[in-house]
Amino acid sequence: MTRPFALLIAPIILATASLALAEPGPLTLWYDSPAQDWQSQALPIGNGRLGAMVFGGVDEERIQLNVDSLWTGDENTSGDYGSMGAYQTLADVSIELRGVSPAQRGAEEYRRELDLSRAIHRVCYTKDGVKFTREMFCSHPDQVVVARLTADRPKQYSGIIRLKDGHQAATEAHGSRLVVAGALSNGLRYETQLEVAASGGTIEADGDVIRFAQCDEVTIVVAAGTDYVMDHEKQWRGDNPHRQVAEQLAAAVKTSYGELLRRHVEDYRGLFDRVALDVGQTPTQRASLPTNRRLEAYREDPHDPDLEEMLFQYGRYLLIGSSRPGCLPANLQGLWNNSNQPPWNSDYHTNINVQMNYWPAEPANLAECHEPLIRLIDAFREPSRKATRAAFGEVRGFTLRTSHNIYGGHGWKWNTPASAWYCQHVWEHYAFSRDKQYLRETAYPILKEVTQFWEDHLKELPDGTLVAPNGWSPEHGPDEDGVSYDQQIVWDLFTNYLEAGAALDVDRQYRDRVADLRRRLLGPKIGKWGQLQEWVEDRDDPGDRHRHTSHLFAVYPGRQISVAQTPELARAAQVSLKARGETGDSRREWAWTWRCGLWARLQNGEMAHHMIEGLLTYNVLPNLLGNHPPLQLDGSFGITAGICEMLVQSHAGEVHLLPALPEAWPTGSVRGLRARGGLEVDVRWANGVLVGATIRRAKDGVATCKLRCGANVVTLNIEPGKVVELDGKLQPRQ
Ligand code: FUC
Repeated sequence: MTRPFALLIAPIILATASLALAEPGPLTLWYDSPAQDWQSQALPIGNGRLGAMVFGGVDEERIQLNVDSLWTGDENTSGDYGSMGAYQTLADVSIELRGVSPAQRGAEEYRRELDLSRAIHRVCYTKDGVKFTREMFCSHPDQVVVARLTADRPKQYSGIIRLKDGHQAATEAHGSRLVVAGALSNGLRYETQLEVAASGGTIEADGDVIRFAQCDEVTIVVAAGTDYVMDHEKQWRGDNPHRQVAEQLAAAVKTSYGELLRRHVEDYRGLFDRVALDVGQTPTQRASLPTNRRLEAYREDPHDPDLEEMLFQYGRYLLIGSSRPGCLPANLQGLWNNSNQPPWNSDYHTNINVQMNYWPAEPANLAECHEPLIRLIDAFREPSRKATRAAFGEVRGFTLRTSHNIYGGHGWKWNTPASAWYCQHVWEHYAFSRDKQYLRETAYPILKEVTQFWEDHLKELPDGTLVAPNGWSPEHGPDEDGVSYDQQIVWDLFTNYLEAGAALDVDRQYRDRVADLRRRLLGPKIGKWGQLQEWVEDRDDPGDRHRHTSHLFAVYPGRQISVAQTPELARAAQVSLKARGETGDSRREWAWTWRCGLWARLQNGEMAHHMIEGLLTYNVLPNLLGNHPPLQLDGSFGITAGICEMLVQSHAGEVHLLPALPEAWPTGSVRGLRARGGLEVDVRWANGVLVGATIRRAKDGVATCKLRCGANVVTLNIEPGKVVELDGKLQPRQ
């Protein structure tokens, strides 16, 4: 059976087929054989809510599908990690492809690729002289996964399409549609629908599969959803997903492939194209290698600036792919988890991991992608208040344990400053945009409430000093008062609260009270070997190689310690960071990337770059995802943020251009990074020296900004919405 919509797409088949074996662009990951392994070789696509790992086989394509809200668990009042629930996997789509003649075997020429500049996965191969092309993307505007199979000769496609549910729910086939509806152990209802269309040939349902024969081309559209809503009052459940899934599928099926593709690319590029990075040029011979071999070559000789640019943009690609407004935030494995018992439940870890996922959101110009995290923090307030009171007694506000799910349920050990750290994200979304309405309506109430938690929870020592009681420097015991990690994050919270209150000109008296609390907080201390102390007692071991750098929060992502404002403490932080070693006790992708940001903030470009090299050498998989193991996304996001910090910083009351430029990037440029104060910045440099910069002030941006490059400091006045062009000496160009 043929479907009318498929006929609409026929005119563009040949055009695509001729593009099939074109050279990959500079932001394209590519491979010369299909993926065998989901975590290291398959390639991720996503629209924030739906995601897939694509394998790109020749005789069989496999698409590992997921949807963001497919979680077991509940509000988990016990706080027991074992009952918190876990992120699940939705379904597998397999497309078994039979050749036109049974004698066909092998692909004479094969390539699969992921084009980061358009968010399109493509497989191209030639078999018995026929060129086959398979294109796949996950559309945000249309909320569907779309795959299209074409060939440069008619009637080449015959085979079977299966949809296998991740929880053994039965698949029903109706005509050209496959449908699975099921429910998880916590009652969460979900549904997946897949529609097949073809031009030429036939399609028919057979049992629980769809068979197609002698088709010129085949198009597959998949929609999926659950009945999750991010609303505690509705007990996190909404309507049966059936209707919305069916409507999304019907709307996509009515739309031509060309139009679906156009809308997808336009939407994606609206975000992705905001930032361009050029840190040098890789010799063509190296740049033309398949990505896995290029990584191997990097391990021998790391001179591959284009690969480092790709790593930077991959973090942006993954954030666009796993965190869009209205969706859930990116978890440990994002939408690309393959298991119903994933490591650490593929959860939200509050002691570094989920925060790192969001470090690039503001500086790498993807502020919209921050929204899911901020919305979930807001939605969690009520259940978290209850859990917090049960654990901490009569306190206002809320905090969280080390892990949480999507239903306000926490698990494992209390991470007392978790909500204060979350407040940094809530604040930064304002600090970068200066959107007062957001500050007033969303950010300020959360900042104030968490500030009140600490007002109630801090412990006063006999001399009036305030310490966070019974804290833990993750994941590094013992439990005791005044742990630097806690003290620094509470300082950060109070500072953010005070600046928010001042910006809105509200709660003057309470602000005075909070300013006094901040003044009395036990501050950072320098210990006997010149280190920044991790605990109140001066007992840090210079041989301690722990992977966490919790006591350096104040350097990055915090702002209590900076080279410009607290140089002695910055020196002590450097001593501690050096002592902790490259990645500490175990090589984890996120450990390289936190250290990259830390070294950048300490203005050591060589060490920051060394962390990029380490990550690419030891902790990325052939598909460039971070290797924990298994894959973990935080490092992919963290490295993007670290690179931003190497090029532009804005945490210390000034916009600092090229604060940590490494020798490996002598000449280059970056366009579109954001700086606090509602500013957007382009920077160009040559032979390690600034040659020009462009500063754009957003509508709500600051009127005056202090700009630094090296020892050169100027003060700029910028009209709203205006652009200022500067030369290498930071002087306006005429
Ligand atoms: C923290 C880290 C681990 C891992 C886990 C998900 O506990 O120490 O390395 O990343 O989160």
